[in-house]
Amino acid sequence: MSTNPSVSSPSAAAASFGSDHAAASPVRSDWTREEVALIYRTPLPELIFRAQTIHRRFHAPDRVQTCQLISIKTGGCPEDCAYCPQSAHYDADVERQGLLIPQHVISVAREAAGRGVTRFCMGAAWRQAPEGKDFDNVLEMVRGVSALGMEVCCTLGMLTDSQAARLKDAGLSAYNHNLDTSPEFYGSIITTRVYDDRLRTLASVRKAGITVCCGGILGMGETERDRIGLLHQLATLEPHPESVPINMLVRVAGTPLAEKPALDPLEMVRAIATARILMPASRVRLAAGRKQLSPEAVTLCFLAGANSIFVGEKLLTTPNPGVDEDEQLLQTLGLKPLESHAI
Ligand code: SAM
Ligand code: DTB
Ligand code: SF4
Repeated sequence: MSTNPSVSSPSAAAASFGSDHAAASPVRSDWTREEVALIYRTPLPELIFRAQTIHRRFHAPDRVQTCQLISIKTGGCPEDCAYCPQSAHYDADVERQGLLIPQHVISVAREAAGRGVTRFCMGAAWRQAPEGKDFDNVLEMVRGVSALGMEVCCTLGMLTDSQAARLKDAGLSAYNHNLDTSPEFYGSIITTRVYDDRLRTLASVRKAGITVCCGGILGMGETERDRIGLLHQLATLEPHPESVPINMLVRVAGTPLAEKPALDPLEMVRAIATARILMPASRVRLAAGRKQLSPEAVTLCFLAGANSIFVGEKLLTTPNPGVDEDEQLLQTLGLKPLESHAI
């Protein structure tokens, strides 16, 4: 059997991947795009089997991390991300709201911790984190949530080295900053920043000793090559992002992508399985879009190696399955929330 990565037969892909890569060197950042394509295009049952096999080597198979989001500053963003209801360039039905007060945010986190949620992510519709009073308030939020014993994540747009260092000092565990899609497709989705801007902020986050949460969105009209390109970018970050959110586009009226055809849920399964194989030690999060997925599709995503979800009625501005619905699903599947600070 050939092990040449340019071999395009799916069975050759499976055999080559299995014998050469997984056994010899489980965590790699030197994946080639061709290797990623071979994995991505493996027949689905084989792909899921391999992803699940690797998943079990690195993670407890019955545990799922629950993470709750809150939008701490909503709407009016100067960026033109075509998927986003919070961009000031579009006319989505999102009410603008200035920065919330720290006490309120901390009380929402306390309530979530009481329900067993172990990670709390605060999102702001900023192009870049501001300086001054607003940033001081974000630091206060981070200190307060961290004191509850939760993993604390923020997503505030671009950061300077100095802001990353101050967030770290305040107790920030993780920073979310997504690459969203392949470098080639990026310019069709966002024109107000470039891929390198994203990579620069990710480098500042790493330099500060904060863990990286970085993933992307499927269903924006990208090709399979773009999905492979995104996964290749993520898997060649060194070290890998500790957390990899895979979002299915939430199609929001008023945004340029509102009328895109619905994504085949099996593409989510394929992308998650590929992410699991490429980044075996990372948490792979089935992120936005769960409201649009059937329980069976979500189950396949878990089988493919997803081990983190967003819980709570709302993501940032769009709906998410209800708390009771999620508790029921996890119970039916025999999955339990991850309790401890694993990262
Ligand atoms: N403004 C900051 C930024 O863009 O980095 C932080 C907040 S932004 C809303 C966080 C992430 O949410 C984006 O990078 C994107 O991946 C995701 N997102 C936004 N709108 C989405 C949508 N309609 N469907 C799926 N994911 C979305
Ligand atoms: C991520 O990758 N997905 C989350 C979180 N990181 C910040 C955000 C999803 C937002 C979905 C659209 C909304 O609710 O506004
Ligand atoms: Fe602004 Fe973030 Fe939305 Fe882009 S994704 S428009 S940067 S809030």
